[in-house]
Amino acid sequence: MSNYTPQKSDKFTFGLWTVGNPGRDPFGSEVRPPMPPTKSVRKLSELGAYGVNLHDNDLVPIDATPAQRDSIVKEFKQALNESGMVVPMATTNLFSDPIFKDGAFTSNDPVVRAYALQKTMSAMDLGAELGAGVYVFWGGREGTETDASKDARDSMKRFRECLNFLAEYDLDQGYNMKFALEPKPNEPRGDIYLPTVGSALGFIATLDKPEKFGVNPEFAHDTMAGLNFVHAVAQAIDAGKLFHIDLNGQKPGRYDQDYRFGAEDLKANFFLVKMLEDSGYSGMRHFDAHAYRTEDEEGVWDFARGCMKTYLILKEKGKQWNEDAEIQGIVKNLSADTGNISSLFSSYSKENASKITAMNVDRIAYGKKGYGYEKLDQLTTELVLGVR
Ligand code: GCO
Ligand code: MN
Ligand code: MN
Repeated sequence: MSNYTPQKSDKFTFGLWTVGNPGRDPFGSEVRPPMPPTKSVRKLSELGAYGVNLHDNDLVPIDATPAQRDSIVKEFKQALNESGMVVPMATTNLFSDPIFKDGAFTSNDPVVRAYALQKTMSAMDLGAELGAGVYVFWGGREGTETDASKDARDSMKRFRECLNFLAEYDLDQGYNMKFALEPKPNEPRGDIYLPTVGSALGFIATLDKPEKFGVNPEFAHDTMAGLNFVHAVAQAIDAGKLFHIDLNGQKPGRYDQDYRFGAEDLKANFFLVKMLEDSGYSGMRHFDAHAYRTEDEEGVWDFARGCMKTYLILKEKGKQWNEDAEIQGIVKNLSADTGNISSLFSSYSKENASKITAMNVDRIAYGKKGYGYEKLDQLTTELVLGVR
């Protein structure tokens, strides 16, 4: 059995904002001191992470002069080099500053939209300078509390215009980054546009360069809305659009908790990790989460270790499930096709349509059949719980 020690090849990444989260919430102030980015980089590397991700302002304060920016970036690059860490993904903070309180790319005000573009282009420059291959767009403030404020159709048009513009900027600069849209149903806005993976995928199809865009789904975001995250990820993989993923823990129907990966719904996380691994997903395993507010710095590192270790345990469990003779026997049987029936509808022909029409299906017998999913799920539960 493995000792579950993370390796660089596991591609585990953390946002600077995750281990650096000071524990502020709407009801209370910071409980942990600021974590210098260079310290996060060094410690995460020591724990086995592959890289760190950042928003522009996680590293460079919004009001830094060009000279200050350059010296901060230089020191950060040195920490990356010394610790063998990379920055695979970068993004822009288009949500904290009050200018974005009514949206960035979907603001009614063209000046705000222009500023959002200006800020994003400079954050893309920073991301490219640090070697990021993926650029995430999380539209935290792109939404409304009241639909009297703007017509959602205009918002789609504005969002599209800005993303098309940025795709051209990327190509013009020769960055060739992949753009990943991150859907979320609400928080901080009352309702956020593009609330689900499916809506993001539908929107991508309307862009000028859809091939440049994919998604960055997050466990917490679908779970908050009571949706099945594994199904959302499956749809993204099926569409060839899983460019990145945000892993964390969340109870349904709550505010965005961003718990340690695996802290909630172990079985859903088991199927998630199994799907990522079985699909050959080669992107980052990014943790967008933070330590409980009860924790000090030691707790933050316990949190980071826990995210990676649980992923590795679930990865091993997935392998075990795929190799378990009893489980596989049941699974194989479920879709058995001894009469090669599926060939009748794998492509349309008049002949196939007539054959299907002529089929004599014993509807009553099929309705009486038991599928054995109680047994299969119990075997899975036992396997996940480690008694199998
Ligand atoms: C959230 C989001 C963010 C984004 C991050 C990178 O709910 O706050 O998940 O953490 O992932 O801004 O785009
Ligand atoms: Mn989130
Ligand atoms: Mn996220």
